[in-house]
Amino acid sequence: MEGESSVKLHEMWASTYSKRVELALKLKGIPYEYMEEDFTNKSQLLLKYNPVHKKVPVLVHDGKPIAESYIILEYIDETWKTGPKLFPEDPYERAKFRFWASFIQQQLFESFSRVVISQGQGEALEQAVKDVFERLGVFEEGMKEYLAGGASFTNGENLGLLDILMVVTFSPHKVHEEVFGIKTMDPDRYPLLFSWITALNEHPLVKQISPPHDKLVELLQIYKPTNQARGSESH
Ligand SMILES: N[C@@H](CCC(=O)N[C@@H](CS)C(=O)NCC(=O)O)C(=O)O
Repeated sequence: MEGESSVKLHEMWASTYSKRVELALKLKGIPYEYMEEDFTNKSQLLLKYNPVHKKVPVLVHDGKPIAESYIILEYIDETWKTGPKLFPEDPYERAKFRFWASFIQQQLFESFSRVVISQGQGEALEQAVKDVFERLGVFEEGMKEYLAGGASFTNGENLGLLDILMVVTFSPHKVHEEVFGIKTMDPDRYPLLFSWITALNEHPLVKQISPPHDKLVELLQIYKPTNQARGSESH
């Protein structure tokens, strides 16, 4: 089935949600057609395929559209049985895995997004930065325990969903430091997370999907805090 199916991905080069899907497709070795979207002039196809949210990513498999990145990731894992599994097979392992996937999405990604959109607005920025660092501490401890329990990822070969979420959230941590003055992947505070992301950033497929540093810095200038010092002071 894989050989003949048509797979198209509507995305945007800097979209972290799109990068989740792009990395999953590459990890599974699924060929796909890249459909770049311009948010100022969305294609008729995107509006037709995702009339509810009108957002990327949208995966179109043999003409059938699927929207929402997490749902697409599940669809990919269930549809293509070849290549590494993104989710563990065992129901209990899967449940624990989903717990941390949800933590990355709902706690880490959410608080980091608040740093970005607060645009240096005093209290909102300070609270968001505080939340990011607190939650990174919780995540560091959680991962120590999770890995001690025998879970394996971060080995640079069989990347799974947690790696994907980690990549899209933190692989541009040097860009975040440059633009927002917030050092998320601090080796002294979060040694496990730092070594994990450093290993992930060396993975050839991660390199392929990562937006160029300078281009991303330029794009994010619109979100740059007016008082950048605040972000750096707070950690
Ligand atoms: N919950 C969605 C979020 C998707 C999303 O926010 N996509 C952004 C790009 S990262 C988008 O399409 N923005 C265009 C717009 O809002 O007009 C998912 O997981 O796929």
